[in-house]
Amino acid sequence: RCFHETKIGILGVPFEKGQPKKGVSQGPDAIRKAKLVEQLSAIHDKMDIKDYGNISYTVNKELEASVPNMKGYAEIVGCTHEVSKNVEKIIKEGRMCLTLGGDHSIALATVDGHIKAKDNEICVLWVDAHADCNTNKTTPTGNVHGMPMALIPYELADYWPYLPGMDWHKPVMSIRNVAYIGLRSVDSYERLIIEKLGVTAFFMADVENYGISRVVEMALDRIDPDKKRSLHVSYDIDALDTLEAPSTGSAVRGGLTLREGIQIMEIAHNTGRLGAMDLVEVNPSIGSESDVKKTVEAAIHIILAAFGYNRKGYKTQEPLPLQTF
Ligand code: HAR
Ligand code: MN
Ligand code: MN
Ligand code: MN
Repeated sequence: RCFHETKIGILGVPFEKGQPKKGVSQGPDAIRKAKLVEQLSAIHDKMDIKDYGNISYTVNKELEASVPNMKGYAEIVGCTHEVSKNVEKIIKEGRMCLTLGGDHSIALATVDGHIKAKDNEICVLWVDAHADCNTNKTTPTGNVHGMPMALIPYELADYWPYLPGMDWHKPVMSIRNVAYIGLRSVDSYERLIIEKLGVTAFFMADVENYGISRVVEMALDRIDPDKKRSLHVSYDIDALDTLEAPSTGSAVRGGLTLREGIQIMEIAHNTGRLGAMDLVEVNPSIGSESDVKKTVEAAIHIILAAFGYNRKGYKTQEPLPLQTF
């Protein structure tokens, strides 16, 4: 067993305006209903889990359509500001923050809150089929869930127009402290950004070539060479293969197996530096009942691995009881 105390704060963000499909806002409650807290509590007896419930926020309607090619802008601003404040608070209360989405646009705020709580001493693993680094000028869709990684690092700040209502959001972290894992659907301007800035990116071909363990070790080595930063894992369920996670809005075949998906989080857990994790893009309105069940179960396996569930079973401190005859 794990004998250290594990303090977790769960934050639900039922937000879906960063993409066009209804239903992804039901992700947090679907994951909770599948007994997330109960299963986390069973990992060891020093699990201290606090569910902060689902976020609520207000919308300033005047912001609507104030930035071109950013659909749902006013909602995005209202929600993300609230998410950032909550994540910062949860981490400052000494808990690892588990944010349940919702679409991936919310990660611009979970990372922001983590940065504020840890004085910018963080690094980010972005586990996703997509690079999510379009700006409002390169986006083919106007969907903001395809943009959070372009809003987070300072290297891309000059490519944005002024964003009204987003003054709380300061792009202070470097893209050098970010790595992608699982990419296989990248727009051409996103590829340009990745190559121009030399972003650490492990595509599916790299997972194939090196194996997932080496990929994660290489990624962590690049984004946190001194092994001292708080680790943020932003996990888009569509990183998994469609067979493993069918109930998601932008499924792409040829993705990670659930085994690889779990292994990423076991390694992240074993760093001892996991500070925050997002699990996003589970959409219970997509697919059959069994598709939804499969997707939610996959999400839970990934989360359990992040917080210490180990497929090897648990270590015991007690010697084996002696057999006496
Ligand atoms: N790159 C496309 C866009 O910008 C689609 C990416 C969004 N899909 C996601 N994100 N699920 O990971 O619209
Ligand atoms: Mn994503
Ligand atoms: Mn994705
Ligand atoms: Mn442990």
